Amino acid sequence: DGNAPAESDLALDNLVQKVQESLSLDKRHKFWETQPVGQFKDIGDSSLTEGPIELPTPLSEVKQEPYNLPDHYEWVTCDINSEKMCEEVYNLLAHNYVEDDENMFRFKYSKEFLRWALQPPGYFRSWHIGVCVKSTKKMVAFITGVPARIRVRDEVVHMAEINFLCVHKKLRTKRLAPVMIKEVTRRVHLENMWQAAYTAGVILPTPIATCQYWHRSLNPKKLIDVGFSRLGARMTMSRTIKLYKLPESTITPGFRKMEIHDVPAVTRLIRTYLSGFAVAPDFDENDVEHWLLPKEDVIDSYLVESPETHEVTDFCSFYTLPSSILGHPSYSLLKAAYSFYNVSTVTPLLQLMNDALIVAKQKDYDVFNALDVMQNESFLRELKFGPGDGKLHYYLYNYRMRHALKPSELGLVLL
Ligand code: MYA
Repeated sequence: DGNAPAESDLALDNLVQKVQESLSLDKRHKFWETQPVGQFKDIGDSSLTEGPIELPTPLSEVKQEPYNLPDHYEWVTCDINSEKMCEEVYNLLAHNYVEDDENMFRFKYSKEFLRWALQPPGYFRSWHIGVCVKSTKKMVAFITGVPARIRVRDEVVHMAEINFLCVHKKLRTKRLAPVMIKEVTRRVHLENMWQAAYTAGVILPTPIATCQYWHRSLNPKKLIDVGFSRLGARMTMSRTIKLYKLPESTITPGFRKMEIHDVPAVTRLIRTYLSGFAVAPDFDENDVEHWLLPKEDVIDSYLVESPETHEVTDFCSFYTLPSSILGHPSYSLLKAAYSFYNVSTVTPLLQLMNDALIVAKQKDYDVFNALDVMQNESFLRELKFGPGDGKLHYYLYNYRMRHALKPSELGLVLL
């Protein structure tokens, strides 16, 4: 029937229109509508091509002065190496950064983690931006960028990765966030970069992918006590503890911590692996040394060195991001490991990740988290991860994607 496709196209068009109407009626984005990002009204418009939305402007035309802030506030460029400044940022985030929907947990990035996250090769201090009260110098808002080469399909694009946008709880909904975003954009432009990548738990125009967190209990008793998870139906505490029990030591022969001399081999392994995804970082040896070489309580990386050939065949990594447990009588900190980049060529990914769980358990983490990106779906259920409730949306600034990607097409993990 030659008419059938046309009819279903019509039905789809109708649906798209309905979705757009409902979005534009009760969800106007006064700020985001003015920005070079994929707009909701353009979803499904096949005349729009993939790539930059706006062309770069000459650097001389980039605004030279910072955007205006409300009275009594001023911009500060942070020196994250200064103990005092780092402490200030740490405290702002520890009290005001991301919480879960029920306000039971709040991310608690450590100072060492922040120093690592903000100082990759070629970082710009001018992209570490605070807003302070003029009189007291108390920091009330923050946003950061770090440079990254991100490959989108065949194109390697020099981008900023934007993270740690935070406005003090007492200054919320006063439209300070758009000013922070415009100021970081200006400073990125001054370095002649015109694209950015970021993730958020909220829906904005327009995600390039929507991912889900999965959680693997390592310390189920504590997770249940603090309300992170619940006893399953027809489960007792002792059956639950047994369900999540892991071996005392790792299983794969040749599984060991990554060392500095492994950087070239790991770079080769990871570059080959990431070339298979639509969007992924373009890591060189310097990036691998920075992002993947183990740093205590920040980043853990393990690899499999073949006992026969001494070849590095497999790799796994996770970063450390604890959360404050809000208002609990006996526990105040949830120790969480987050899956970062994993590559398997010889050891099955399932077995590799099981070893990652075993080391995380040895190191006393309460939970191991992973997104459904890359090939993670292939091990999540089997290794007893359970789906989380929040979603994580991925975005590009000034780069249009024709279609949303599946999580499995994403080779990018942001902190
Ligand atoms: S994601 C983590 C974000 N942080 C938190 O969730 C911590 C707790 N929350 C807060 O601190 C505040 O609620 C924040 C908003 C600061 C989030 N990303 O000032 P407002 C839009 C982008 O009145 P507040 C991360 O760090 C919102 O839709 N936009 O609101 C990545 C509205 O615009 P519109 C967001 O609640 C950040 C406007 O802000 C976000 O007081 C990537 C309202 O402003 C969000 N997470 O403050 C940033 N949340 O009316 C973009 C709200 O249009 C980078 N909004 O809907 C873009 C690339 C820049 C570089 C480009 C280089 C070329």
